[in-house]
Amino acid sequence: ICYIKDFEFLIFCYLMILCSVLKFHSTDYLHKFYNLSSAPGDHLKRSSGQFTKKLKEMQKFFGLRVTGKLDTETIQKMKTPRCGVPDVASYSTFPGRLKWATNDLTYRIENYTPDIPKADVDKAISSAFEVWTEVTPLKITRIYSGTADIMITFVYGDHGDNSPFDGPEGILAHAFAPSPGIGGDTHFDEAESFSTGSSGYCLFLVAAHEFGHALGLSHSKDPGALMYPTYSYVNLESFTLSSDDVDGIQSLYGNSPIMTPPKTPSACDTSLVLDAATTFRGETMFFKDRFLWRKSPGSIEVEQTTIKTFWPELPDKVDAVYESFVWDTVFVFKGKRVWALQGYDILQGYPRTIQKFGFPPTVKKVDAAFISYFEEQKVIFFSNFSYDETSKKMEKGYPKLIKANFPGIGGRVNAALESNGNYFNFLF
Ligand code: TQI
Ligand code: ZN
Ligand code: ZN
Repeated sequence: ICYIKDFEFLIFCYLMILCSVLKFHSTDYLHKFYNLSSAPGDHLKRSSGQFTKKLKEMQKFFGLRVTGKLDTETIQKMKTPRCGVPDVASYSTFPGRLKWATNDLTYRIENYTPDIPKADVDKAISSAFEVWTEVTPLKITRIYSGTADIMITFVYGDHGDNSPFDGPEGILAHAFAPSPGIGGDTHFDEAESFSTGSSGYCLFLVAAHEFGHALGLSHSKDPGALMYPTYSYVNLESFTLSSDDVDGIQSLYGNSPIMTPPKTPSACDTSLVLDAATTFRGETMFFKDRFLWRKSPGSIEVEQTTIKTFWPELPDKVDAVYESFVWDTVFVFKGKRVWALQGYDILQGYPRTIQKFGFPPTVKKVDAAFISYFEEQKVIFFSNFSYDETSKKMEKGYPKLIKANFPGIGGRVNAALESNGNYFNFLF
């Protein structure tokens, strides 16, 4: 009997140790990748609410059963080798992850606001839907009669859905989360003054935000996100959905079948394709999606952060970046727009179009850019154009084929960087 009791005790001890070890590792994991705050000595504490919350967050992220318990599936996931970039998302969905069961949706504009011309309302609404359909497999078509999934109205005060509007300011609009019937319906408070620009409230921005709700997104914690719950006007020319919004909507509907963007974050991925690279006041910076890596000259450490941390107004997934030593300015390109940065500031008058910057209208975007080391004050653009910094003009003889200047490089260039001390140009 004594022998059996000892044996039982041993098994008991073994199990206790196993549990502690697992708990230790999982706390560490959640601390690293999910911002779990832990005081020293917390490691062995059994069921702190924080721990359960973060565990649930992780289970949700990986699509595991959300139990809040350290089950085998979860432990397995934690043991899997992974990249060092945290997984915390700022977006959120409605409880129960409400979403539309089909990717084919309809909308109908039932009435108009007198604030702006009808055609502009149509345009604002269709552009606001496009923001979301561009990055998902969703197809949202307009109908002119009958009941659409998303019914759009401009109404005053009490309008029969138990959520009366409050007159000017305050609530601007609301939308119902995906579901049959009233689900998806979007109401605008007619007491507001809507506009197509910066005065009053920009109908396009408010609609784009509401349609985020109508498609299943709740509010985001990311101040740069469209789904962040405060209104801030952005120049429509430079409006882009933040990566957080994109991640949010794609977590519900998947990504666009046409444009499949590379998955973020992939800092540990050997097939990582950079968007852009530049020097920046002596440091070197690499850009990819919403991420930014900085390297100081003397150090081999590379610091990872996001573009929005430094420049909240900059878009993610930039095309090209270069540093102008003449102007002590860094130029950032995305699509047809260019931004000028001095330290943390974006210069007045930017973003401006690349045409204003000096490109012919035939150029739709720039792939990469760097300062030529051999011809000072010359910038080499891929999409390949050479441009004189002092006269701000395109040089004679350009555009040239990439091969003509850089034999050995075929096809497209994604990012370019020149390293002053070393006479190197890095092309990515
Ligand atoms: N209307 C709120 C909104 O859409 C309604 C609301 C409050 C809500 N809490 C919610 C909707 C939680 C879903 C989930 O956010 S609002 C903005 C922004 C509003 C606010 O009128 O306050 C915009 C409407 F983001 F600017 F604050 C549109 Cl863009
Ligand atoms: Zn309503
Ligand atoms: Zn909202």
